[in-house]
Amino acid sequence: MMKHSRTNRPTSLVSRRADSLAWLIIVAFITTVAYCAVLRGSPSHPPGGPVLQDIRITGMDFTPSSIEVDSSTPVVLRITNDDSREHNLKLGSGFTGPIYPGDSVVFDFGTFESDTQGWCTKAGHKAMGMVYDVFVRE
Ligand SMILES: [Cu+2]
Repeated sequence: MMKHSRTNRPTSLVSRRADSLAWLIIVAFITTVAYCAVLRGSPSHPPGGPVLQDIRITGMDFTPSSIEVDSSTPVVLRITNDDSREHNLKLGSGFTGPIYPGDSVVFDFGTFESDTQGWCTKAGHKAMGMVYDVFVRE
């Protein structure tokens, strides 16, 4: 009887400590995963700096096809042309110039005062939906 309770007690203490350690690891893991998901979902944006968004061109689409920023945040786009044709983006006063198939360009379009639509200037592309929107929030 004595022997039984002596061996039992330390065991339950150890397992309780292991339990809380396991919970700590699980919570830390979930926090990390959630944080990474948030980072991946939104464009990277160091405080006070420009926002950088990755865009892919496939067919007649920019993906994603819009961004929301405040009027003090410069918009920098990294545009990769995954299509087989040449494209470009004219947005506000900025123009990327030709983006050839397989190429990737980084362009700083600066800040925007109000909602602005940009588009690809190649003949017919805008009409086929090749537009990109900057939405300026208050
Ligand atoms: Cu185009």
